[in-house]
Order: sequence, then C-alpha cells, then structure tokens
Amino acid sequence: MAQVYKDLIETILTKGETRSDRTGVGTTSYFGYQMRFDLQKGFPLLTTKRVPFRLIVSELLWFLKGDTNIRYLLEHNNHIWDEWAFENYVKSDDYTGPNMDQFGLRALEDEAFNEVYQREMKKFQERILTDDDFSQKYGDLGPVYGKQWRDFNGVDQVKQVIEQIKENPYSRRHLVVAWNPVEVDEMALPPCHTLFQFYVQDGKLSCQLYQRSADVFLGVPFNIASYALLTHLIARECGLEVGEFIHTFGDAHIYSNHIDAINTLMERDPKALPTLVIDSDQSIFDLESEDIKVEGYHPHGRITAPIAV
Ligand code: DHF
Ligand code: TMP
Repeated sequence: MAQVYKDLIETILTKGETRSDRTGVGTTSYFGYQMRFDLQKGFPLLTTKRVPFRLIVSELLWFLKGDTNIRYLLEHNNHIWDEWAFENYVKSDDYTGPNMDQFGLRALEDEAFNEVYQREMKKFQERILTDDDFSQKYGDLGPVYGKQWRDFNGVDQVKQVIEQIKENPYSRRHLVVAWNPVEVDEMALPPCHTLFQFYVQDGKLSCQLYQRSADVFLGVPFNIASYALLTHLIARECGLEVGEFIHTFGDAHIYSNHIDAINTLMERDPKALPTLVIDSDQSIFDLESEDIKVEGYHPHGRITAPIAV
C-alpha cells in the first residue's frame, strides 16, 4: 500500500508540471492517475508516516450523519476543517478583530501575525463550542459532503445505495455524488472527493472514488483510509466481504512547501498494514467513534506540513 503511494509521488515528481494554484502556494501537478488497494490484504493506512486514524473516523461519521457543522468535529477534538469555517467568519461583517486576509499564507511567513491568528482561531473554536447561534451561523460549511450524501435535493444517496446493493448487487448504478452544481457556490470548499461507485463480485464489495483534486501529502492518506473504512462499513451493512478500493485522480498535486516532508517519507520503507476492528452491532448511521479502531498499526513517525488554505 505504502509502495503504491510512493509510486504516485514518484510519478508526480518525474512527470508533473510546476504551476500556480488557487491558494498561492504553488504545486507540482499531474492529471489523471489510478491506485488500487486490495482490502483483503490489510487496512490501507499509510505506514511511512503516522496518520491520525481517529480524525478519519470522526470525519467519516460526521459525513454519514449528514452533518456539515464543524461543532461535531470540535467536540471530537478534530480540527481538520477549522480554517474553512474560520474563513467565512473573518470575511463577514460580524468579525471585528485584526485583519485576517490571506491568514493561511501570512501565518506561515510572519511569526507575529501567526500569534495573532492563533489567538483569533482559539476564540473562534471556543465560540463554536459554546455559543449556539454563533455556531449555527459560522460553524456550518454549507451544503458539503454530509448534506449531499444524505440529502441531495431530497435524496438520501447513502441509504439508497445500500438498498440497491442488497437488492440488485450487479447493478451498474451504485453511485453517490457529492458534486451538486446548483449548490457548489454555497460550499466553504467544493468537494474534492466528488463521486464514488460500488461494485459487487464473489460476495465482495469494491469501491471506486473519483477525486477531482488531491493534496497528495496531507489529504490523500486521509482520503484512502476514509474510503477504505466506508467500503468496510457499507459491506458490513450489506452482508458482504470487502474487495478493492480504487482511487482515481484528476489533479493530483504536491504543494511546493511539502517537498522536504515528501523527501523524508520517500526515504522510509513501508511496514505491515494494520487491521480494522469494528466493535459494535450498531448500524452504519449509529456507530460512534470509539467503536472503530485499527490494530497492529506501527508506522514511522509523524511528519508535519502546513496546509494550504
Ligand atoms: N485543503 C488542502 N489544501 N489540502 C487538504 O488536504 C485539505 N483537506 C481538507 C480540507 N482542505 C484541504 C480536509 N481534510 C488534514 C488532513 C485532512 C484534511 C484536512 C487537514 C491535516 O492537516 N492533517 C495533518 C494532521 C492534522 C491534525 O493532527 O490535526 C496530518 O499530518 O495528516
Ligand atoms: P481546490 O478546491 O482549489 O482544488 O483546493 C482543494 C485542496 O484541498 C486541494 O489541494 C485538494 C485538497 N483536498 C484533498 O486532497 N482531499 C480532501 O479530502 C479535501 C477536502 C481537500
């Protein structure tokens, strides 16, 4: 698994093009790529750096609940979506603190600004957790994944796809779509994982994801594990074993300020994969974070890198 991921990096570094991007950071980018993971051979959680699995679990359960407000994530000590809610707040008339234009880039370049930013971000998180009106207004990311999965113009796509897989496993229409063109402008970040499809063969469930845009160092290890977990959860719901996860990319990129981190990772040898343990009889919509664990995960150490906002 970790080798497949290293191959993706190798392809981007050797065949990709250096170009500017929306965030102002700059990337090396390669268009169109596919990876396959046999979920029977272990759970694909990257071993060449430590990936915080509990954050992947709480984010996926948050999607599955149809929730789009970061309050649930903060309650689970998960901060991976904070910047995109914060951005809506600091751009609004309700925000009267120090100027936060381009806070993501400036925090990296200017230590004094970074301190001010960290302080404002702390206050923001505190208010999301404690102030209901504020959280309703500024904790919500708009009609992102959770909304589209569970209520795409009234359609509960996750429920429907589970029913379809059970009733008509060989159907070629087992799709869930997050990209809703009518609502995309209201989203804090248009969906990166835009569409996925299930496929049943020999009692095994496979899943293919189309990811339009992929931050290979930070986002992709999360995305692989998240969809592998989703495949396990849907398979369990349908009484099937797991098959393959197939990860297909549009713009797969490495940010210019991740190159050192990538080089460190590339020097490391992959280790044995962990296994997934789901310790509960609850249905997919009622599982709690504590019910889902990996066992036998002994990765190399963490490698931190700044996220492009
Ligand atoms: N923007 C960009 N530029 N890249 C992304 O991957 C991304 N992902 C989003 C939202 N916006 C994005 C949602 N998913 C991290 C991982 C996934 C994610 C957001 C953030 C991340 O920062 N991971 C760190 C650990 C973070 C922590 O421990 O809080 C990592 O080292 O994996
Ligand atoms: P974009 O909307 O301009 O494509 O920027 C989104 C960035 O976030 C891009 O670097 C891809 C990255 N991303 C992931 O890689 N995986 C994810 O799950 C999310 C939400 C974002």
